[in-house]
Amino acid sequence: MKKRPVIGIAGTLSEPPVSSAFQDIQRDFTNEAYTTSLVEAGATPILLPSVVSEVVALLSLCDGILLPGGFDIDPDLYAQERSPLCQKTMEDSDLFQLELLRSAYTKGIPILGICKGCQLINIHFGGTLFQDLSLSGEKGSVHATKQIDTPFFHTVTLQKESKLHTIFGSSTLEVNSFHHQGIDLLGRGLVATALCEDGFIEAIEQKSGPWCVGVQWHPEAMMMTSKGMLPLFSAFVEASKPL
Ligand SMILES: [Mn+2]
Repeated sequence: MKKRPVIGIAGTLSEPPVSSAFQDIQRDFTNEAYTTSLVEAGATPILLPSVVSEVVALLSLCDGILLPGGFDIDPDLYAQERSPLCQKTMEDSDLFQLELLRSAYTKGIPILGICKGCQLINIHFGGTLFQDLSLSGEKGSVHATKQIDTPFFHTVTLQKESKLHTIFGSSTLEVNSFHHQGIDLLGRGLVATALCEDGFIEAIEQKSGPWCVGVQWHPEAMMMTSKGMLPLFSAFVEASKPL
């Protein structure tokens, strides 16, 4: 039997819950939406702890890399002064995930970035973010809701001849939206392959190198109630199959 591709999910560092006896020890976590989405798509997921010195060894275990959603990215990493609208950041997580991305891209390992992961791909290639969408000077800057029980959805238009267009076989897609930041200037070699009608970039693809796609929405959360996003995970897992 052929081995299932192993997908490394970058861990996210976070403070422990208040119930923990070890309040000064951070945790490295992922969530079940990422792991079950990958399993359904035919992969074996593993959680990669945020140990920057072990990136090369961790990558040697992986056929593909998933960069998940998370806290805001430290604006230092895209050479901007921190805006008061920038929220909580965890620089150690950012540095680990950027090193993982750099190393994976260099080795030709497929990469799927989700929400923050999409923004990290943009920053890695020299792009920038709006630290809050309201700073874009455009209307329609609301891409999140505080009511967790009523997720916010909007339509995106997929660019023809993009990977996403091929994957979904459609030029529009209904996606959820949980982000207060977004891509401003695109990084080198990246193409905006999904746009919201207000003009914000909702997905990017790298033209050269390994399969490298970032989506601003949360396909793994959508997978908890429908299979509509399975083609995206399946395409990523297929691209990650060892030759
Ligand atoms: Mn959105």
